[in-house]
Amino acid sequence: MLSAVCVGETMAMLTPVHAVPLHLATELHFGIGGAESNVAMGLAAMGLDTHWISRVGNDGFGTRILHDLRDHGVGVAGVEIDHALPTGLYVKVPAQDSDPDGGSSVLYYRQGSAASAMGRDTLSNPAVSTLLENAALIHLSGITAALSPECLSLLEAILTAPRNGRTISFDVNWREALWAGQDRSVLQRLANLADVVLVGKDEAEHAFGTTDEAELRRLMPDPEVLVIKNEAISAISLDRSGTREEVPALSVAVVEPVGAGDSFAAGYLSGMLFGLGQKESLRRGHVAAACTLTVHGDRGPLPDAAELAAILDSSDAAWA
Ligand code: KDG
Repeated sequence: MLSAVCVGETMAMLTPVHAVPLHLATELHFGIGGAESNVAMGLAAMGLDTHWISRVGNDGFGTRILHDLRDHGVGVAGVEIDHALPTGLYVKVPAQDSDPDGGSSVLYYRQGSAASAMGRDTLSNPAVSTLLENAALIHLSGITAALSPECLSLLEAILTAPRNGRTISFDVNWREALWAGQDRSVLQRLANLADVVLVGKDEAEHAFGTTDEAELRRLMPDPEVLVIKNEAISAISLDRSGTREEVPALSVAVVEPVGAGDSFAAGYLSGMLFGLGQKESLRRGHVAAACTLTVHGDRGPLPDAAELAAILDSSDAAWA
């Protein structure tokens, strides 16, 4: 079976149970969140042999993360337990009814986390190197690049190692709070080392200073495919031979957007791994994203491969 490996940090996530400002909250829901592990769980749901490479602290948060990933069918043999540093944590404060223009906000407590100490040395762990060598797809994201110089060097080492037939996808995943005072031009460099790059138009403005399709392709000429997500409107793929495909997004009642980009990535990348064309893969991305847009939390109940195929077959006319 084809195997996919996602690399990145997952944190414990706390969020007020009731839609109140954080300082008025009396109960916090405890979950987990991490862009790359969200993608891993999505790929596993779609029937791929999927693994997650990371580092967590020797604490209850780390244990919970490992349990949740295993429960979702993701292999964790490539996760190291750090006995000195803690698991990262973030607090997600949902948008307030009283402030309809304000989106949800995020507070990170991840500086000095176990995962932020990953680096090139992580690759000398035999479990990690074996997973990477055997992977058909390695999925990375720009979040990791912002965590620490060591994490950046880990991404560089993976992206510059001989490919031997593997595909590397890179989701830009712009996170404003992580890039303050840092050199964001590394994102363009990393993207140009990947085979498939995913970026939202809103993210592209921050990361690359433009949302223009042609300009983005000019800035990122090297990836085989550049996928540009135009929020609720469509997703566009531009391949190196100059072929452009655009597929409209599904129109859904959005409950919360967090994690929808990760579900899109899982849907799109699963299509690619199953050998489907760009249009079909983009459609799979939209269906998976819709499952997450319509629920609270980072992941909707994603359809398995058969359900996804059935939805896409039955709605063929709607996509035409
Ligand atoms: O894409 C969802 C992620 O933003 C969330 O799970 C937390 O990984 C996270 C991050 O760094 O923001």
